[in-house]
Amino acid sequence: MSEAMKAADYKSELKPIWCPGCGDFGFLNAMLKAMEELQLQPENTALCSGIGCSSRLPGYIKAYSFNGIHGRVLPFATGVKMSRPETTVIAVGGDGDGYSIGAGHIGHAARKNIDITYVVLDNNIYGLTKGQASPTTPLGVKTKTTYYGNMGTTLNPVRMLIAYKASFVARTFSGDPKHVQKMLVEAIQHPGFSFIEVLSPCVTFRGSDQFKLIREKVVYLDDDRDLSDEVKAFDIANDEDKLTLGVIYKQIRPTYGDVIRHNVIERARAASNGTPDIDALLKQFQP
Ligand SMILES: Cc1ncc(C[n+]2csc(CCOP(=O)(O)OP(=O)(O)O)c2C)c(N)n1
Ligand code: SF4
Ligand SMILES: [Mg+2]
Repeated sequence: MSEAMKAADYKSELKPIWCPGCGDFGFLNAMLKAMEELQLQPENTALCSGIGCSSRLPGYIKAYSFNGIHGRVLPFATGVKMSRPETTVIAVGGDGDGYSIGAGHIGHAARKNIDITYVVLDNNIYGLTKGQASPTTPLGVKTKTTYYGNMGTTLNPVRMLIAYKASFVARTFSGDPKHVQKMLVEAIQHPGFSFIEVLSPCVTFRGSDQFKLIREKVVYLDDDRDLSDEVKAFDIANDEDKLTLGVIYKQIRPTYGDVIRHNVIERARAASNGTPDIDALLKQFQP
């Protein structure tokens, strides 16, 4: 039997180039520990991302790593999972990546219950492109694109994901890596689409006091309630005076892979009575 892997064994040769103090470091450390806890095997793990500071994460981890197009991580991750169901697929990106250009994809991955984990490292800003407003930039905040203060309502991602019927919705904070690790382990083990909103400060474009400001509003949930109670989950998400951390909503229902395998592939095979014989057909094209 091969030796157990330690968190450090999952580090790739690349060194992170995030700004010193960036929240994404805390998430990376928690991710390495979660991989150790679950003993994920690099050859059975696919980390997919879009574009952004947060989307650099897969490059720092030993696994199949894919850095894709801005906002398009979910279609790619869905394809990996559907073609390689035995692979643990983790998608990661930022608030700009996921909630702006990629926003149209979230609802479909969630409602179909694709068995992947989607992590958004939310710093309320476009970090990589140097400080433009994102959908989660708070009202009134001055950024490169909101000189007179941000206008319009700020997106509440947790509420959006519950509405989209994501079967696992959690929130955590990269300033508490132990809590991030716990959420990651539960999300990866969840059979279905799991979403984690990670509050992960951008110290360069949102200020170094972000960790302190988040800590002041943080409240921890325990699991001692009916996690599938959607009304309760909305109540938690709606309380924007607090930043409630923990599993906010969870429901077990068939994944898209289950549905395709049992309701489509097996039924089509049974209906065709073995005709045509796909395996025999494919053999004709083998050298
Ligand atoms: C199609 C496309 N549009 C825009 C960009 C430019 N771009 C790169 S990253 C980014 C936003 C990054 O913000 P976010 O997703 O929040 O990630 P962060 O850097 O904050 O972690 C943008 C607009 C791009 N690379 N491709
Ligand atoms: S710009 Fe912000 S999000 Fe990007 S690495 Fe620096 S601190 Fe992190
Ligand atoms: Mg961002």
